[in-house]
Amino acid sequence: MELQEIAEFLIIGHAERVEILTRQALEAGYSANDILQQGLLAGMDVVGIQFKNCEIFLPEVLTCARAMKAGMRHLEPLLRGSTTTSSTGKCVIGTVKGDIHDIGKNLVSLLLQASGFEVVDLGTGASMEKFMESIQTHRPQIVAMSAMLTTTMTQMETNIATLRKQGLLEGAKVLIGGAPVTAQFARDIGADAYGRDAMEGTAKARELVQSLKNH
Ligand code: B12
Repeated sequence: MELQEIAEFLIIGHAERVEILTRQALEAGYSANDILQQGLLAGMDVVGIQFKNCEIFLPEVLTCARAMKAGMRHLEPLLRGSTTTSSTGKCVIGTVKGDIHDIGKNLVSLLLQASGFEVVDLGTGASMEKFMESIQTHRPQIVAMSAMLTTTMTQMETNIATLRKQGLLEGAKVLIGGAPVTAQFARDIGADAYGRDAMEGTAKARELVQSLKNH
């Protein structure tokens, strides 16, 4: 089988087929990461382009997102890997208020766990109060926020300013990401780091924890 086939069924939103093909690809010896990159994410890229060009609409995108999740169910335990005994650090992550996108955030959360982070996931539409409560309870080294809309990315700025004012970011670093977010935007709003994707985000999170340890 070809991983391209997984992408093709994801593009037409066929969750059942995506799930079966993902399982078969694993049985055939493909790595979880290759299936993710060349199958599921390759398909999701096309969905994004079609949506942008108005070739498909929200209901179709939602169906594709479900197909993505059906495949991810098989990959998640493998991508998470064997969690190390000593935790890399703690991270509170959430998609900000007003934003319901969670596929990218879930991937970041997963890779953080795979690299030994203890992750507290606030889900989607996480209010500032939710972040505040969770930071107070868990005292994470990393506060990670995801935003996929130009209208919700500004919420990250409000969150950072408020959290900082309340002293909740002492001993913690802020990592942000999401399709409309850039490194420049991260600097402008006072975030400590920006991750273009889940891999880069995880690497940045590790660097930030290291920088906290060095101080
Ligand atoms: C799937 C999808 C949906 C699904 C979401 C399903 C779900 N459970 O998440 C549904 C159908 C629900 C949806 C709804 C809407 N969507 Co939508 N959606 C998408 C789509 C096609 C793909 C997003 C996706 O999952 N990509 C795959 C993942 C893996 O990639 P990713 O999310 O970018 O995440 C990666 C990186 O960004 C990064 N990352 C993400 N978060 C974080 C966080 C940290 C800390 C770090 C380090 C990194 C990081 O790492 C991730 C993994 O590598 C995008 C198109 C696009 N090109 O992004 C539009 C898109 C984001 N949606 C868009 C819009 C407009 C909407 C709606 C407002 C539409 C409407 N009129 O109702 C609503 C939003 C409702 C709301 N209040 O949130 C626009 C946003 C435009 C803008 N600039 O603001 C986009 C860009 C489409 C477009 N071109 O118009 N959507």
